Amino acid sequence: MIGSPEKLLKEALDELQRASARDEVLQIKAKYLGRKGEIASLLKELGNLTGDGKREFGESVNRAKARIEEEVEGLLSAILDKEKAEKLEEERLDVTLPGRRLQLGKRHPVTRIMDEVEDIFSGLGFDIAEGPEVELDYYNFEALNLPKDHPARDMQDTFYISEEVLLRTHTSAVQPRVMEARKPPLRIIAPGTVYRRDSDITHTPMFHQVEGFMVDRNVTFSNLKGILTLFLHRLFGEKTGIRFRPSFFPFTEPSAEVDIRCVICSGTGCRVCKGSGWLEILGAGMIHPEVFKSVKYDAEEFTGFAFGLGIERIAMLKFGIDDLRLFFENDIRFLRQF
Ligand code: FA5
Repeated sequence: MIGSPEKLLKEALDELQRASARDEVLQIKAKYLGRKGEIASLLKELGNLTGDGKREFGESVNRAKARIEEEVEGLLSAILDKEKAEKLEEERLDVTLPGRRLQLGKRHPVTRIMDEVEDIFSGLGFDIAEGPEVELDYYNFEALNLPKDHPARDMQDTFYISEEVLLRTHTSAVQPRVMEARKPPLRIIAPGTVYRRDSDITHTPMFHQVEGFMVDRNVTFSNLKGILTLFLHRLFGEKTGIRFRPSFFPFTEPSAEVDIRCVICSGTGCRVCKGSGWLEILGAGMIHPEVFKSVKYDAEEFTGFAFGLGIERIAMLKFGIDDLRLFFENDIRFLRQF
């Protein structure tokens, strides 16, 4: 029995009419037009025919095939158009919606204090200098009258890269670097990051200092007191309590530490000032003749003072923050307040 192309065409068109999804159409296409599909098996039957019958049968199979192809292509392209239209509708932009607000960044409180300190000292005629954070033991300690076996090295335990190279423990390391390169008179501040093996509510392993020093003929301790008092009054206001306390640093003689009235408790005593009512913010003193010797300055001709302040301590006092570690946690809720 020879199959009928007309009947096959009718069946195919019926199936296509019921199909709505692309997969269904493709399945029907494979069923009729595929290499092993219905049309292919009809064509195989050509071999059993001869003469006019063969020609007519061949023509009608080809007509059926062309018609199915046309229908399939038409359907597929209609489905594609529909999908495109649906996608466009789905992704429609409402250009009348209000835009998203851009979040404005703020300067970190440590940067703000750093800038403020730099502004005050620039106004007093100080230049800004910088030194490396990965520093030689020589500049961090030895040139500052802290030889290898000096017990005061314990106060600034640090992170060593090698026997001779370390993360600097204070910005005082910039002093001998600048003095080696320049001759007095000098009025310098050196802001920067420093590192120590420290961690509690008023100490972090990484923090910031600003070093300051002045070297000239006839620089005295009263110059040091005058400049620091003026600076602290500018920073904290004229009424802020300040006290100078005798202290010890191997690179200054005499030495002092400067405290400020604790602003967290107004001096009544709290966990930040450890009950004392005062918070230490800087170390200072007259530059030791041994330091001048290591940079080949004549200690008979020149004198100088130096000081080093802790920026986070100042930020704590200015903004009333009771835990120094908050500065480095990068909690956006904390930072937004400044
Ligand atoms: C020094 O670092 C000396 N180089 C300062 C100095 C310079 C003295 C020039 C004389 C002449 P000190 O270790 O005390 O000193 O530190 C100075 C300040 O840094 C302190 O007053 C304190 O405010 C701050 N500081 C010290 N350790 C930490 C720490 N771990 N975290 C945060 N701040 C600190």
